[in-house]
Amino acid sequence: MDDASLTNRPDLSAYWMPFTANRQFKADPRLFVAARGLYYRTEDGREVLDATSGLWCVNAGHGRPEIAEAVQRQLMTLDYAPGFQMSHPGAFALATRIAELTPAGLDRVFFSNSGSEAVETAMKIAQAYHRARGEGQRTRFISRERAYHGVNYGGMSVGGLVNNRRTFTTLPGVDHLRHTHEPGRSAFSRGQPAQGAELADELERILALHGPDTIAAVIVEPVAGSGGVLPPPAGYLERLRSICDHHGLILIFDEVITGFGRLGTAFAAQYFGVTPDIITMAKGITNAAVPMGATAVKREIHDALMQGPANAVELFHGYTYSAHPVACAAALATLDIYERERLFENAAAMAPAFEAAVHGLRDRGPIVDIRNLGLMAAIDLAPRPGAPGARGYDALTRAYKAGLLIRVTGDTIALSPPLTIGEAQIADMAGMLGKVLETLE
Ligand code: PXG
Repeated sequence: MDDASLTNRPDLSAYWMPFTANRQFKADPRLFVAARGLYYRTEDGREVLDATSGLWCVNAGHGRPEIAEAVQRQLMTLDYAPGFQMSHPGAFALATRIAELTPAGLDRVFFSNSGSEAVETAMKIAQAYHRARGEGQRTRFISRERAYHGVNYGGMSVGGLVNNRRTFTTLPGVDHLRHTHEPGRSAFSRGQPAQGAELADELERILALHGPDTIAAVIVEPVAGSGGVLPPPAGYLERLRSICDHHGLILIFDEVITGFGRLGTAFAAQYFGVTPDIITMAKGITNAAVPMGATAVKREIHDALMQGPANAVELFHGYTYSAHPVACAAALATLDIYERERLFENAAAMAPAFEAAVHGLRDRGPIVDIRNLGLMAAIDLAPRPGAPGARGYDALTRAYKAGLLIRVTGDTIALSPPLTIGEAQIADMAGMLGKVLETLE
């Protein structure tokens, strides 16, 4: 770095960074100052290939002028409208567009500002639905180990990552299915593991313990993302669906990562051909240009709550910024890009090359597993003895220096490039990553 950029760097002490080793970061900071297409630019002027779509969210690539123009236009036309008892046309237009992308039947949409809020909203709607139908005793939730459903108290409680839970009080009334990662029999699976559908049967066991009529909903990520990219075993989601149907449970798919094309279809629900009752989404909904979350529900669930006098508020829930006009404008412009550039189709078309590239890294370093589906993949490094996470951190910093942004949690590398990626850039990504893996002692 030259002296000029160092002088321009702001003081780093006031900002408390999220999910970051603050002291380690501030001792050796990594700051991006610009981004365009598939590349970030660092403060010392280097290009870094974004193999993670930011945090799984910049699905159409960076710096899209159509989104910037829509945001600017919206800000200068209607910067804000109250979302309670008032609204604006963009909110309705966007809900209609989302309902066209979700599986048939899930065509009522509640807006929030993040994936975490979309999950809280889904949990509340599930409880409210049962109560409205005279089954208010259905309050419990069943989720899964290694799940990530955001960081608010509801989502944290159904979440299954120990570090996110151990410091805090979790909600009562939550049980976890076991996770589906089975390197013993499914290591280096390409796509969905062939074995493991029977892991879904554990749901029956938990239902028998509590009584199925005490359960409000089952919530899962169709492909666990933050927990390490765990594609569901073939037949697993189908089995969850049929058990939920049998016992009258709501099935929630948390599609905050898998939504908006990550698997080559609008939602994972369509990829797997399994339709949940509620879908949560965020991230790619605005290409990450403006924060936004949404919860799409089956019409019957919505209609069950449209009861009582017409002047009664049907759901006591919402945020100051639900359906914020600027977020709606960004989302509408984003959905236009996805459609015009056929980006979900491109993701599907690139998935085989991506799969071949990541599995091609198998012998390039201390690797114990590689998994992939659509444009998401994970590479598990063997932990360095006595120093879990150290190899992962080395991979992150060395990749960054080599010009590649990867996501690392512990010793797992996650890859989720923008849906705009082409074969040449997939080869670049794998080329850079392979060289980094070879340096990991
Ligand atoms: N559900 C799922 C499935 C997610 O992946 C959330 C909810 C929460 O969304 P918000 O917008 O509140 O952060 C997420 C978020 C990572 C990583 O690299 C993943 C997320 C966020 C940050 C980092 O694994 N997922």
